[in-house]
Amino acid sequence: MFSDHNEFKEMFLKKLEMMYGKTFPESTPQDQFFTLGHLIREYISMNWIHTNEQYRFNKRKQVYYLSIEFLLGRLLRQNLMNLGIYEVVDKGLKDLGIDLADIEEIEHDAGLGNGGLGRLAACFLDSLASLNLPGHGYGIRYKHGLFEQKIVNGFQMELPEQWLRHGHVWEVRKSDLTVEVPFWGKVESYSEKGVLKFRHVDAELVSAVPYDMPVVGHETSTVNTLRLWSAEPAAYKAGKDLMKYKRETEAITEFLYPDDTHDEGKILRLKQQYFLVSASIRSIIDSYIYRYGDLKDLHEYVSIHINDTHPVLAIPELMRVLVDEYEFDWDEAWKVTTKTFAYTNHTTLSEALEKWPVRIFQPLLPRVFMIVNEINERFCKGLWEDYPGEWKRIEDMAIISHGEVKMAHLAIVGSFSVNGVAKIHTEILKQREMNLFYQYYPDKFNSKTNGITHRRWLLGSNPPLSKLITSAIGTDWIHQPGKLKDLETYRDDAAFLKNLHEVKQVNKERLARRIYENNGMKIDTDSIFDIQVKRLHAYKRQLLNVLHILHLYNRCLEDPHFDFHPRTFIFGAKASPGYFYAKKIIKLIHSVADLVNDHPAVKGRLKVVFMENYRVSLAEEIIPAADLSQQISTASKEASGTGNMKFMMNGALTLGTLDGANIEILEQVGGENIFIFGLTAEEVMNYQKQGGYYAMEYYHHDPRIKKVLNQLVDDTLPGADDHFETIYDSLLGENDQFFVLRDFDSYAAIQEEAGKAYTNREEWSRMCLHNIANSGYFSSDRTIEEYARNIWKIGQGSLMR
Ligand code: 26W
Repeated sequence: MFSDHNEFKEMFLKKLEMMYGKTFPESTPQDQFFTLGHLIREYISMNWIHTNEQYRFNKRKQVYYLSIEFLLGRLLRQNLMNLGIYEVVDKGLKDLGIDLADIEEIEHDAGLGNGGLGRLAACFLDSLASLNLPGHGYGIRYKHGLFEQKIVNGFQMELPEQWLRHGHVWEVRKSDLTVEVPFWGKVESYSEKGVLKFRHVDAELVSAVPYDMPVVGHETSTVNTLRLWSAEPAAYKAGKDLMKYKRETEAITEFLYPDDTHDEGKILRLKQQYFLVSASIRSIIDSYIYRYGDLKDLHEYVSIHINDTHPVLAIPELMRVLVDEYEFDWDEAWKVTTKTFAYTNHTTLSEALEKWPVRIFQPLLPRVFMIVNEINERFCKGLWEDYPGEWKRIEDMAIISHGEVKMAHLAIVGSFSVNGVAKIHTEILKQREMNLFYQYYPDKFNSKTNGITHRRWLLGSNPPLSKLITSAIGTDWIHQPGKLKDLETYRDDAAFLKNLHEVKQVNKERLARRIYENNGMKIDTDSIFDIQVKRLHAYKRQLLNVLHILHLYNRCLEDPHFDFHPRTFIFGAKASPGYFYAKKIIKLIHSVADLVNDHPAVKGRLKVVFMENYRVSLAEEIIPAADLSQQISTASKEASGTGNMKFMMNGALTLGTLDGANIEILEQVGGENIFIFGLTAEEVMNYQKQGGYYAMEYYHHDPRIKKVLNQLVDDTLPGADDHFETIYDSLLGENDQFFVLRDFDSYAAIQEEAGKAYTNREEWSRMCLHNIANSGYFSSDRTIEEYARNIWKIGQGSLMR
């Protein structure tokens, strides 16, 4: 389309005039961003059409990744880089006096996710396209993404997020592909050629309008599709209040549910889930029929992946379509269905396991409920034959029991593959949470350790480090992240290690500028940047971090000679709006910050920063600047974590528990290059099973703990009032469910060790180098290759580089 920066410039100016009827000098940065976005989308469109044609005419198996969340972040930089035109565009804009970095800042994050699960889906899309694999996403086009966080007086406030206010350049509305999704109504039976059949009548129809986004692979012509559905009113049904119908319809895709652990149990959530799967299954089947005609081989050409249980109704929905619309008999339909679906579990927290009361489910989705019921009856009958007389086991495994539909059970029974997201997580699923199912279907279970796209999280977000790496080992690592291992040859190269340190300093300075802009605080860039950014949750134990900071402050006051390397503790975290306890912890972080920052006894050696509104684009600035990456969840609770991988890849050292993928990071780097502390998952689970942990003992026997806990409820903390009594009570009155006090001592010890290690800068840089060199395993390219090979069985015969 354009081959050099001059041609680009010309096209850019012409496009701007055509789009806005303005000359360049009259244009705003906003106009310039949208002009560039449209130009790039046109640039993409030829390959997009071509990829789709190829998929239509070549009989390659397609994968559809169904997810209620896609946490994409910004897309301009990623698209420019993947297209290989970042430099040309940068140069062309520079000639016009525009800084591309400023234009990038205009783009709103597409924040259509809560955290790990949604961001994983986005990384997977990038890897699928970059590996030339035919994999597409289906999700929901929420009008408002995850809320915008404002901190007022140390408290979190939530504002509706507005990513669509000025329109979204990367999407194409495809109203001709609108489909209708039925809710409510009733099921009628009738007889056709002597066969008993069912139809859903008197339903309220909602239109699902697709918006397609191109997913551009890195330096390849593959452009896959992310299709997001938006709910709009369908034909008006007489007798119903039109305004009410319109409001109820649009509400379906108005907001993303802001909770990433609690099963909400709200009818609107169930509507969202069925809306997503019904529209997606229709779209998948329509495109299949166009290519192949006969659905009996569907599983040979299509895999549908279910990202956690939220889209699990796709299983009964496909059954419904096959049986009611394509005249399959039940067994035939079940065979095809269970060979089509694969399911990933992302958490073992029991409060996150979705269960829908029959009284909500049945009236909303009457025909789908009948099918779930039938699946359950047949499944239980099979169990009865295999485990005669074992009532308890059958009750525990049933899909419907005690008036509730167990979504995870439906997912396991209806899929050919069930996977966890890190080794330890899969083991816990097999041995504990899903043990009965593992005994019954041992071959379905497998593990796929998560990954992150190194293109966004290293190449895109950390240009100084990427350049340094390339100067040392060439560009192979960009296509084969495993090649980062070649960096090991520099482990004793003092000049290289010094450069690595300098790169980190550059990134720290950039973040310090941002902190100054946002928080008005001056940060010492020679201090250790000790960072914990992630959703706020009791199991992630931001509390352990903040109690330890309070303890360091106490030491400064008690001992004027207490010598330690200066630290800047940086937090970023959103709490679910209804999660009272998590919000108290945000307030606590702010109170401790008010106490510590600028206290004369601390002499600027401790700083606490809370960065508001943590999101993908902020993470891209924070992570490259980290020295220490805090991954301190209660062992057994964090399924994998993916932030841990991003930090490692950017040359931060992990300080963490033996939980989730931290364990695999340890395996990659070896014990000398990571700071591990705390209870193991087994120890935690033993306490939970057998008891024997008494938080009060730690309070009484460890004066450090006693002191910081008392400070929560005396008048030490500015603005505390009685806010922190809940926290005090959870630790002592409720016996500290997350073992914060139990792990305090080993945490303090490892923090001290890390602080000392930092004073030997060359050795520290060597450890960082070792981490970067071994981070290739955590590229989502490796993860996706495993899914492709072992689960979806795609890739053979694809246009692999
Ligand atoms: C029903 C409400 C709800 C919503 C979302 C329950 C549970 C979820 C997700 C499963 C929570 C989630 O994001 N889990 C995270 O998934 C990441 C990607 O696999 C893992 O790295 C994290 O450890 C896990 O907490």
